[in-house]
Amino acid sequence: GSGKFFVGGNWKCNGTKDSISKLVSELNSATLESDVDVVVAPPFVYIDQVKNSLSDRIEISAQNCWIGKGGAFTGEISVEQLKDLGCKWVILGHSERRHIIGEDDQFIGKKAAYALNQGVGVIACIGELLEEREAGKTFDVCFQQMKAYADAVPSWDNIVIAYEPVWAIGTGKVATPAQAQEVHVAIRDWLSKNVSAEVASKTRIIYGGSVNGGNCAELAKQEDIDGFLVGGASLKGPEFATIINSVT
Ligand code: G2H
Repeated sequence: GSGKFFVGGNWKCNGTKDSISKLVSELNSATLESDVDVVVAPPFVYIDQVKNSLSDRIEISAQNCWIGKGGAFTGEISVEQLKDLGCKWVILGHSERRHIIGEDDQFIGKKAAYALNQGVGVIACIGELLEEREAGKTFDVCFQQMKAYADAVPSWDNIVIAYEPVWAIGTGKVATPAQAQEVHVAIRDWLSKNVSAEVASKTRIIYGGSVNGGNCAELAKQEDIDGFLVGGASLKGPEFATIINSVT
């Protein structure tokens, strides 16, 4: 693997003040391996609550951001505002934003560039749909999404790539360790050929899609899986801790 194991909890559009307070207490009392970067991404409206109650051991990410500086953009949240709340990261290009909201590669690339230029790290998601996998287009789709990031970003220093096959997201249908490993290697190879060998070897490529306490250990053993982006299972403190502690 590359760099420090990285585990992100993407809470998506879940939680209440009460349920989040319980989850934060569980995370604060969990024993976490020290050699892992741990990040949680609460919904925007709960970021301040989480920042004020969660141990500094865990960093905070947003789940999205506006494409540029704030202003007359009703309903949007700027990177500057996220920094003001103490966010170190932002998840961009998640499949739910690509396929439900309709964000395209160029829009996502611009957001990534803006966040990185403001000093906020980017968890850059990519991944193919089921029909794309079945049509043998997995690598083409992932490489096209990678190219959009590569064309836009100023540097790769503060980027973690999250490979999330869309057919595995929230479906309970996890990619096999071999399926995930195969794509992670291909992404690393793409980085080597299209960015640099140094970026390819340094950049963490994490897996997302129905990761849970039961399947994380086998996935974590794969050479090119450098961590996880976890949705559903990150809403349970003890299970999320199990996933963090699956570092090998
Ligand atoms: C993929 C993942 C987290 P889940 O979207 O980003 O969610 O683990 O629920 O499949």
